[in-house]
Amino acid sequence: MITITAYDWVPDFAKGLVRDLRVRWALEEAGLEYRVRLVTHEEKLPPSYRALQPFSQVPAYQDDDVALFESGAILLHIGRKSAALLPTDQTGQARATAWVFAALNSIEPFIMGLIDVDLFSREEPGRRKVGLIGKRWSRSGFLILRNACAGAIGWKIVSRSVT
Ligand SMILES: N[C@@H](CCC(=O)N[C@@H](CS)C(=O)NCC(=O)O)C(=O)O
Repeated sequence: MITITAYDWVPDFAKGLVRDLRVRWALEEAGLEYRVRLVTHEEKLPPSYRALQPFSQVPAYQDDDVALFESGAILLHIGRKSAALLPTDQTGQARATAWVFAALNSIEPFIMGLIDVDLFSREEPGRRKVGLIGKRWSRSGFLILRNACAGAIGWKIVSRSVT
């Protein structure tokens, strides 16, 4: 049975944005059964949890064969279990992998910077204007991130374009 970890509580601004979402989304798209283990802040600190997720974060993933961390690696692993998510041919897989890297490496860090400005630093002197620009940007950026990082939709676009 697949088990993933998620937080038992997050503040309002984070609801629906925590990275277990993309894993749940992929599992739902793939039609795979899974359980969610909810963890508290204290429960993610000990070595037993860090053996699953070395940075004491969520999501962590376990199935009968493997324990994984890093949402992108988890998505690729789930993708290999379902042709609904990941093309079965080598070319399609390579292109889908490029999209996953793009989402995590080329898009997410910049969106996270904007989120930082928008959510956490909006009131700081000199950063209001950046915050406003960030807000405008993040409306479209969030859509890209939520679509691309969830993997499933990115993979669907890729698989459509290669078939
Ligand atoms: N690169 C990791 C990032 C994981 C991550 O940042 N998780 C956040 C939730 S979205 C977390 O657990 N933050 C709490 C912390 O770092 O203590 C992944 O994609 O899985």
